[in-house]
Amino acid sequence: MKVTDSEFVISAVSEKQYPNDDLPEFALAGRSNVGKSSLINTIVNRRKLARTSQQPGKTQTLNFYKVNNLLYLVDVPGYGYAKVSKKQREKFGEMIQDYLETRADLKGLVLLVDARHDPTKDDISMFEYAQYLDIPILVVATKMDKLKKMEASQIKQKIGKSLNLKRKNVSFLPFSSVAKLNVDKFWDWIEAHE
Ligand SMILES: Nc1nc2c(ncn2[C@@H]2O[C@H](COP(=O)(O)OP(=O)(O)OP(=O)(O)O)[C@@H](O)[C@H]2O)c(=O)[nH]1
Ligand SMILES: [Mg+2]
Repeated sequence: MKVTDSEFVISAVSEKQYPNDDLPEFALAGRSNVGKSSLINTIVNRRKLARTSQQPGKTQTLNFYKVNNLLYLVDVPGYGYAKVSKKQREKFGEMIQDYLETRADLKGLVLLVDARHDPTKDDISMFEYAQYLDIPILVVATKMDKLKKMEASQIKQKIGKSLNLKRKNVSFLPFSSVAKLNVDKFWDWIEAHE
């Protein structure tokens, strides 16, 4: 897909704020700092559409981005960031859960994991949870530019030890925002699930 138009639409904390034009939607979830906002900027080819930061915990609301007036990408607050208060974490959890469980327009979950590390407990929980809800999942290994060639060639096996990538409705994609790796393949998955 060629992106000709992308816009930030709304930062939402509750259902009544979600867009209501019934376009297909794809949520991006993952540990704080894994590169969700960077991935959005990379795939729409804009440097600063989604706000990124070296400090984890930047994205604290559900941020809706509309692409080509055709679909939404939804940037979800990152989990696993210790400095966010317990109360705040519970609030995020509820918000994300409500969203994933009730949103009819949701066509898929993009689960970002850091290519350099084994998936965390939280990554595994999110994966299992989306499976349970029967939401198609694209597992994206981010920051592939940081891996040596040998490690890069074995990334699917490595991630596959913690997340069962062979299940139905589960796909896998190595990715790098720095190297713009696999941008087209990302869109292929989206288009297949619209
Ligand atoms: N080397 C490398 N760095 C990356 C890549 N993607 C993101 N980063 C860096 O990782 C840091 C976090 O990126 P963000 O996109 O803000 O991460 P996020 O997942 O949106 O974080 P939260 O909003 O806190 O949940 C930034 O310093 C980015 O520059 C990548 O593909 N390669
Ligand atoms: Mg972010």
